[in-house]
Amino acid sequence: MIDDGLTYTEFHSKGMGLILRLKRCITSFDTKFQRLDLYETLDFGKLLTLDNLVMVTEKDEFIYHEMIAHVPLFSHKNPENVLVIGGGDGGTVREVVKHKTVKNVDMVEIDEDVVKISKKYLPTMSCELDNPKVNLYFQDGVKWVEDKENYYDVIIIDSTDPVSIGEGLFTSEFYRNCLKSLKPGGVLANQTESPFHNPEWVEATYKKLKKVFPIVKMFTAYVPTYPAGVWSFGFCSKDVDPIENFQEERYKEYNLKLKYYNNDIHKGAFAVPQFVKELINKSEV
Ligand code: AG3
Repeated sequence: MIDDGLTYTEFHSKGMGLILRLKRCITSFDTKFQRLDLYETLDFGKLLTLDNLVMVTEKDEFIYHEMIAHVPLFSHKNPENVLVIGGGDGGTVREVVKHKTVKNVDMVEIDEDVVKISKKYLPTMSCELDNPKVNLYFQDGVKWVEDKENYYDVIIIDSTDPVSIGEGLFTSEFYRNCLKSLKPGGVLANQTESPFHNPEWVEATYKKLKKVFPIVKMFTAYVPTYPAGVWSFGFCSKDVDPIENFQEERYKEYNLKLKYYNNDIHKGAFAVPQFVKELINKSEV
């Protein structure tokens, strides 16, 4: 097909990728850490890319953000103190504050410009960043957890890909510090890339996670604008199983108006295809 208009392209492998028709570019600049571009697409709303990789579109961001937040929060008995690392667009925090038990959210984002742009142009995502329960810190998440001990109930790592500034959030040392920062009964969720397009990243990440956390499970969700359309997330804990400890009563009581996550998805998302199971269990062989 011949494309005659302005388009955004992200290659997911050498020969295939995503194409989005654009209406215009809203802003484009180099932050202190990365390249930031914001576009208005033809039919996916605004699109934010960092280092030329899709981070969010207004149309499908709800899927990723609901899953990375509600799966860990509804697995925890009583989440009060939450840490979000990354997530500068604010989508994760927007979901976290829907939980009545949550009293405090520390959001640690390395790049202040992402928050600034999101506050200015992406209000449906950044809408809770000024919530009094939310404390924003523009710091490196890797350093943040170095001196925390027995402190958070839930940690959510809403990072970029494991390249450049995202790299430190995929290391064993960082995972050890996260485990130390969690209270008993604490859980961690992180974004763990595409098992189809980046099997080597997924394998390496789960190998490291399994060396650190006694319980490590993968859950998935389909995100149309991410590589392969199916995205994976890690669920890690010392002592919480996401299915056995699922707080379904609380889920029902809250009656949140969500668009992707529900109690069936909570359980079903942990069923992963055979090739993925083999990939993440390789470390046990
Ligand atoms: N964080 C995960 C984005 C990874 C997408 N990777 C890619 N397009 N190659 C998204 C941040 C949303 N708060």
